[in-house]
Amino acid sequence: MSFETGTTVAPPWTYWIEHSGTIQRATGTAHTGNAALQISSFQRGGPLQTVSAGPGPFAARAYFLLPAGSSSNAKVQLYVDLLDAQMKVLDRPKSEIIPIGPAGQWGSVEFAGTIPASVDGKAVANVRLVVTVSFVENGVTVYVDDASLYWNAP
Ligand SMILES: [Ca+2]
Repeated sequence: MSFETGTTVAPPWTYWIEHSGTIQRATGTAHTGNAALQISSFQRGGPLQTVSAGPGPFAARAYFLLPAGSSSNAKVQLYVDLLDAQMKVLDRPKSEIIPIGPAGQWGSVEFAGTIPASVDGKAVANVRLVVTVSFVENGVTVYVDDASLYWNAP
């Protein structure tokens, strides 16, 4: 389960908002549990979380919902940023870009890969899961829940 604790924020997740829009934890609509992230009138960004990483396989997934009765061209894409010890991005494996819909049913985006020990000679020390949501039109709200990254801890 994700985003079950917190207020409008949901630590250890933080929010990236590139331009305009709101993202907040809210209760009442959820894939599992009772809470999810509510993303409204949102150009581009999403929740992100950074963890220490060791080399090996990873799998990332998130669930999304366009509420029944809504229509939107919103999209979602997962990033698994490979970071050095100074949090500089060394590489960015990405999922496909998935439309958020059809309205009224939860869908999921997922992908898998391998975290290398290093990229161009620089050690991969951390990974960051980013659930990148884009093109949520003004007045439209979408939900994200159960964002997860499975990986080898160092
Ligand atoms: Ca939840």
